[in-house]
Amino acid sequence: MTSSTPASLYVVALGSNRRGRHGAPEAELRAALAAIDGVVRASPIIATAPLGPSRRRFANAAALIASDEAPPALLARLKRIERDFGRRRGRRWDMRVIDLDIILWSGGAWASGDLVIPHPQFRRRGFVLQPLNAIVPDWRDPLTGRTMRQLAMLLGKGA
Ligand code: A4P
Ligand code: MG
Repeated sequence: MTSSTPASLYVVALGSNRRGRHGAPEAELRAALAAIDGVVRASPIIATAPLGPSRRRFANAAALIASDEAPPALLARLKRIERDFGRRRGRRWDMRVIDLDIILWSGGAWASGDLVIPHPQFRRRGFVLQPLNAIVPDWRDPLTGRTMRQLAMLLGKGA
């Protein structure tokens, strides 16, 4: 018997601050959302001030993804999409056409090789928490037990 229920749900954060072949960062995010198989729900795309040395504003969004892949397989798939969108590897914090980070996994926490879920920085980043709060407000962070709504509110208060 086959089941159509996917093994896992993931939340992926999308960011862009550079034009690519689809156009401006917002158009790159829309194209990336279309390129990712299994998108169940997507947040609105928001414009955010850059964190770090980049001076260009980012477009950010998040997507809920249903998949049978284990976390390393999903990461490999997302990296293929990043490459296909023209991202140059090995330059962290650089301008990028598309950045795809796995933030949450329905299986809870994961750490292997250089892949860590939940994404270690996400609780401090409004450009991640605001889109997450739009699509999965009741999802609980497995490490702190707090919901995305609570984490977004705490960050908004400067906590
Ligand atoms: N990696 C480990 N854990 C994960 C995970 N959960 N999801 C590894 C995805 N990748 C993960 O990532 C570096 C390595 O982390 C990968 O090889 C992967 O195996 P990367 O995407 O190649 O490099 P990066 O994006 O430069 O690093 P990172 O840590 O993803 O950077 P951040 O933290 O995403 O910062 N300001 C605004 N407003 N909006 C933004 O989106 N983004 C950044 C990038 C800086 N400032 C920003 C934004
Ligand atoms: Mg990344």
